[in-house]
Amino acid sequence: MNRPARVAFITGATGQDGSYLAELLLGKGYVVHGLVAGGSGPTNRVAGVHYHTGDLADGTNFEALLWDTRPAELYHLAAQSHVQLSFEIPVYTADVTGLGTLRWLEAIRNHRDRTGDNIRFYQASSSEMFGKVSETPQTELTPFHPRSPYACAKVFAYWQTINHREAYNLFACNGILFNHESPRRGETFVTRKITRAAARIKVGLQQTLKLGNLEARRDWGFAGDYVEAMWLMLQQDQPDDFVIATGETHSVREFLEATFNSLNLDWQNHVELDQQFLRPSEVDLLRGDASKARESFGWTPKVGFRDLVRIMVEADLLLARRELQIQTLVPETV
Ligand code: F7E
Repeated sequence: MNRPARVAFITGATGQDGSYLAELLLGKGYVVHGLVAGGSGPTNRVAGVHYHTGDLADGTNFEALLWDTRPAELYHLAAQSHVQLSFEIPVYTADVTGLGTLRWLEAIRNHRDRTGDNIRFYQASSSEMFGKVSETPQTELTPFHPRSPYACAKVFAYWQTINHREAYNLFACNGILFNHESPRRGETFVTRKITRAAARIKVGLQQTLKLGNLEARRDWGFAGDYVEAMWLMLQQDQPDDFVIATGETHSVREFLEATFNSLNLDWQNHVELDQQFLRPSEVDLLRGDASKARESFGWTPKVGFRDLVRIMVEADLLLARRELQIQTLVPETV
């Protein structure tokens, strides 16, 4: 007799990570449910996922969703995740990114009291929590010094996750993920902003790219590798917290150079510095040490910096060529 399929629930299911994770879990035979915000468009929808509507700032239907879908694992990836935007809407960010996590943890706790189901919970914690770093590389033991409303909200959610583990014995884990990118990355994050613009410049669709701080350094990995670590965390015997990173750091300037060089372009002819992209307080340097994840469940990243740039440039070049074709077929006067 066939065993019933495991059920997973993903919040932020149409985001970059949500879509890669959904594909991974469907491939493993899971039934996958996804939460999307009411206004979300069809971007990154994955065939086979059952989508539901919900709002992290509300949460009143979370228990009903758990009751209806009965997941064994819940991956909480949804957030207001843009760091610079969080300076403009700090209260909304605290509500959605911070309290939103607590709303899910409480829904899971109440659901367990009602049904006995022990849903395993993954919290999308962030390297932004390290902020003004006190040591490099950063590990699970490095103190936090958040530098944005977004990072403050993530620190709150991180501790709330641990508190639910300690106080109520929930199987709740923090994945402290360093920056992770892909062709599905939102276009306002710096890597995608750069690869998208460079590809459009290459085909003649734009001339300039406006950026902020080029000296910031990040530990950039590939999102497809990182969702595997999320799943592995929830398969362990004990809940715990893990850094997920490549261990390498590169500046925005290096990402820029690698991207433009790969297209035989000189970035200095196209990039303008624009004050509007500078942040009131910046995170200068991130580099993670993922030894604990490697030793605990054998996770290592497969895609390195150069391959990441190549994958993103290739995808954005296809997109730019398609855009050009459409512009040629549909003259502006129509
Ligand atoms: O900025 C600099 C900017 O917005 C990276 C989120 O997924 O990863 C992400 O946060 C760096 C910063 O990512 C522009 O000042 C320069 O130093 O791509 P980003 P982020 O802030 O590191 C972490 C792990 C998360 O958890 C977050 O949710 O690039 N930078 N010029 C710029 N950044 C942007 N966005 N746009 C620029 O024009």
